[in-house]
Amino acid sequence: MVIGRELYSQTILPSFSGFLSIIILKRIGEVMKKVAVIMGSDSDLPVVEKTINKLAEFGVPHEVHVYSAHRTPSETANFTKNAQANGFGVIIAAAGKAAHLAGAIAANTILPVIGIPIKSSTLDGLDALLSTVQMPSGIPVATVAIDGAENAALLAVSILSLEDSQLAEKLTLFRSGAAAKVLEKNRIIEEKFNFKE
Ligand code: AIR
Repeated sequence: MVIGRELYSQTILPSFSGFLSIIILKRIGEVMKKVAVIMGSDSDLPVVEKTINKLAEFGVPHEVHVYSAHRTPSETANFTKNAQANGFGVIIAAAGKAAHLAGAIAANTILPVIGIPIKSSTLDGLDALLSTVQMPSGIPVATVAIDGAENAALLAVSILSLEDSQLAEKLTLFRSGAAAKVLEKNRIIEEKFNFKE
């Protein structure tokens, strides 16, 4: 009996608590992963706020900064080079005009980078779209639509969901909620316009 209890306390118990602490540490690791939201100018904030709000809605930890690829290239590079070590899992970069921010960030990290082209010029954002999306082979930027701030957050959530089952559940719920809204709109339109004999 005594031998059995000793065996239990010396082998099974420690290995079980070790297993538990691995699970707990894994969960803490998942929770700690942050999203960096960088914008080229504070004039981009009205659009970028939609990204920030969506990340908050999903409970994703995030940091927001203004760094410009052209006006503050050193600060942009410094932040990016340390981003992975500082606990970030994804970087979202929003800029308008000659929008090189996302590409300049992607050049300095292997973290996934999501670019938001901002409509802040006389060219209606087409300049920013092309500057962000047309990356040379080898350094990718996942570019969302012009002013596609909400989708940038949802893509970041999707990436982080790969290692976080609770976040994945939230994203699945969000999708089914969105589908339910469309189906309800469809019901109302059908009811109003479809010919009834
Ligand atoms: N920008 C800032 N540095 C480099 C670029 N491309 C972008 C900003 C903003 C636009 O230039 O992201 O969309 C105009 O910035 P501002 O500060 O003049 O309003």
